Amino acid sequence: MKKSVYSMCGMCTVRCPIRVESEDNQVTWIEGNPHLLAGALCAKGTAGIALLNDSQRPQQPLIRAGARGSGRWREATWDEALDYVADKLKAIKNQYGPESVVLSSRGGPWQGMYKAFIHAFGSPNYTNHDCTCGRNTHHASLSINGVGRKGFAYDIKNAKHLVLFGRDMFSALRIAENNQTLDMLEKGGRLTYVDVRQTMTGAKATRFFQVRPGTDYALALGVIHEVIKREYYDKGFIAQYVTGFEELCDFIEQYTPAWTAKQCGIKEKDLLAFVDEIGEDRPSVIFHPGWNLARYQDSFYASRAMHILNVLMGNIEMKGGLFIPKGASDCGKAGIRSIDCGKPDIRRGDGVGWKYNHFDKGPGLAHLFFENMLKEDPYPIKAWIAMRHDLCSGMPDPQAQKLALDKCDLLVSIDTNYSEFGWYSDVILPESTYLERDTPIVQQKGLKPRLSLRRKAVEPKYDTKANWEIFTELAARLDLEETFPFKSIEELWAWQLEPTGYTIADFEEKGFVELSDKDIFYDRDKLDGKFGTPSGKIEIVSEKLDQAGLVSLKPFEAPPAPEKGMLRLIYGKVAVHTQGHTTNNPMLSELMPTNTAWINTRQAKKLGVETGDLVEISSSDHSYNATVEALVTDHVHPEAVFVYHGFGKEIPRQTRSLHAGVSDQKLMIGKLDDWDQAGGGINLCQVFVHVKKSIRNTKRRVEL
Ligand SMILES: Nc1nc2c(c(=O)[nH]1)N[C@H]1C(S)=C(S)[C@@H](COP(=O)(O)OP(=O)(O)OC[C@H]3O[C@@H](n4cnc5c(=O)[nH]c(N)nc54)[C@H](O)[C@@H]3O)O[C@H]1N2
Ligand SMILES: Nc1nc2c(c(=O)[nH]1)N[C@H]1C(S)=C(S)[C@@H](COP(=O)(O)OP(=O)(O)OC[C@H]3O[C@@H](n4cnc5c(=O)[nH]c(N)nc54)[C@H](O)[C@@H]3O)O[C@H]1N2
Ligand code: SF4
Ligand SMILES: [Mo]
Repeated sequence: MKKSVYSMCGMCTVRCPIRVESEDNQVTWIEGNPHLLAGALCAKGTAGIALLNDSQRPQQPLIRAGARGSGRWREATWDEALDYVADKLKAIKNQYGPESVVLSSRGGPWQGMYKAFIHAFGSPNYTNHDCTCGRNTHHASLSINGVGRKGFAYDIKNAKHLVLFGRDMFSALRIAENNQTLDMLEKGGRLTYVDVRQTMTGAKATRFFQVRPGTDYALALGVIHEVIKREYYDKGFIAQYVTGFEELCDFIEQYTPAWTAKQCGIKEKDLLAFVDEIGEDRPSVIFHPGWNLARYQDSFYASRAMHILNVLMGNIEMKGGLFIPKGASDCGKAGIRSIDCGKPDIRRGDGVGWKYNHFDKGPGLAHLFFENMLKEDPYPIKAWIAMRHDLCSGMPDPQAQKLALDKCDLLVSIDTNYSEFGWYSDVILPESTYLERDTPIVQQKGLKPRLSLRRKAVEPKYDTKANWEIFTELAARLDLEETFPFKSIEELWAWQLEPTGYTIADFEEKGFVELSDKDIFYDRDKLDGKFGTPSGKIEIVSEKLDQAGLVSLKPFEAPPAPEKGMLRLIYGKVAVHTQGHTTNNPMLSELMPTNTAWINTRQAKKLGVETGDLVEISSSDHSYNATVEALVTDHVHPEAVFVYHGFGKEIPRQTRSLHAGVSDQKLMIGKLDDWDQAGGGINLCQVFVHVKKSIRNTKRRVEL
């Protein structure tokens, strides 16, 4: 029988709206939802079918039968596996207290459910991946605007100029954003791109700066200097909504274009020409504040500088600028209900909220659990449940992580794949792929907010379950039915929708429910109260940072250069893979089976390496070594060696990705403890590695 459903892609966390066709329980076609994306989908999105049919994913619950990481598993029924997890959790709770259990997830629209589970269990320790992703940007936005990273969205389509600092959007994709940027460019808009290497985005840009790694903050300071000097800022907006402008003017004086050019390794005249363009294009100039900015010791301050540039443009809550995403109440409508449970009044195990008061308490900071785990301070951590989170691929130094994880009595991986964490864990609870599961309804904020959900296109191919089923069934075993009383997804949907007056049938026509048929903007003269800072204004100088002993306007410090014989390890995303979890996908592994090491032509000459030669990359302590092919190019900074993230996997059941390429995170020795004290993000680009020509190269024959 033929079937068509609207759903949400699950191949990356962007979750693009999709339409899926199936016949006799086989998916035959996936496209972007025609009502929102005109059918557009990325390569990973089409590879959902390959994920669904992949026999190298866990097909039923597994319980460890040998030593951790040995790969010896016992196949179990769901009842057995859930009883096993519940019994262990109860025993841990009795002996150490509920707070000794941590649950981490990749965040996203369903995180409330996971949070509710761990809170209902009695632990405050919900955490997510964000210390390796957007935490610096999030905290930067909070410190200035009083709203987090998602407190603003960008009307790129109507902008005149988009400025991206290492936001490689045409590789690190978001389809709707990509389409908007292409529309902007078609209308004559400008795109300025800053990176340490040339990229898909740089190739599409109207202006490209190849900077020295770790100098974005210097570049942003130089731009602020010129914007203020030439008075290219919105005086009215600043007078109405901004504090700390005077301090900024004093601070910025030292950061001249000549100084900036020298720090960044760019031409002063290019910088000045760029500022000329801003002068022409303002206020519709969007400075993207960064996404994965867990990179350098000053990434938090770099992101703050980008936010400050937006504030100077006065581009907030206007067409072609930044806008505050709107929700149901902005449409005069009631919101949906969501599974929720109050947080227990216990100190977090990562110190966020009592040791570190300037961070957002919500998900805390995952890396700070590791040190505490080893020291059992403030209390022992005895279990880690990873829901759609691969600590060992997403967080640095998995070797060190495993030493801390060994202090746990229970490690659970809830995943669609074998993750590196899952392979080391005690129990794998396989989730159905996004094409095989229904999910709770979520509210998506925006200029036109909407309600969306995932609908299963086919029945599960293997013995797997959906997220809500796993948590409901585990909750029942732990006497948490009060928070998870639902017996079916239909019952859950009806409960969620009850206050709104909508029914599930309203999602049939387009796959979503639009809460407004036109873009909603707030009155730009009445934005008071929209900024959640202590003063209610946009704060360039933050009292909260001050109280934490941190400065708001931090002088730039040049990053150290690599020692002789070493290079700075730089990573990035590629358009055909998602993080670390698609390198074994049957279709995507064929499109890109391995990564290579990008080395600058000058450096390569010194190393005697040509494109195609094998090079050996070793961690600073030589404990991890990998051999990959070199790509010799001028399009990467001479201080850096660049690799795409997600390779170097060591999971024997995933034969396509096994030992393919180099793992960036295994090269990141000691980086669990190297993090930005102001922004909370890990300094993932502060890593130096040894690179040399491999002895495994076949000797070239010399004709005599
Ligand atoms: N295809 C695909 N798309 C994705 C993802 C994916 O895995 N695959 N993941 C999604 C997620 S979770 C995220 S967070 C986003 C991330 O989106 P981005 O932050 O745009 O992605 P990255 O590839 O991590 O960006 C790294 C870029 O920063 C550059 N870089 C390194 N050092 C510096 C520096 O000092 N200055 C500058 N200016 N650039 C530097 C690298 O060369 C690289 O090109 O992507 C999302 N989209
Ligand atoms: N060295 C280095 N480290 C990085 C990055 C980098 O580029 N380089 N990128 C950083 C960034 S931006 C991020 S966001 C993090 C991401 O870090 P991770 O959390 O590791 O991200 P993913 O690989 O997207 O997903 C985690 C797990 O979710 C599983 N999964 C996928 N789909 C589903 C599903 O539908 N259900 C369930 N239950 N599980 C699913 C995957 O198989 C994977 O094991 O890594 C960060 N760490
Ligand atoms: S960007 Fe691609 S993989 Fe990610 S949700 Fe959209 S279509 Fe799916
Ligand atoms: Mo991310």
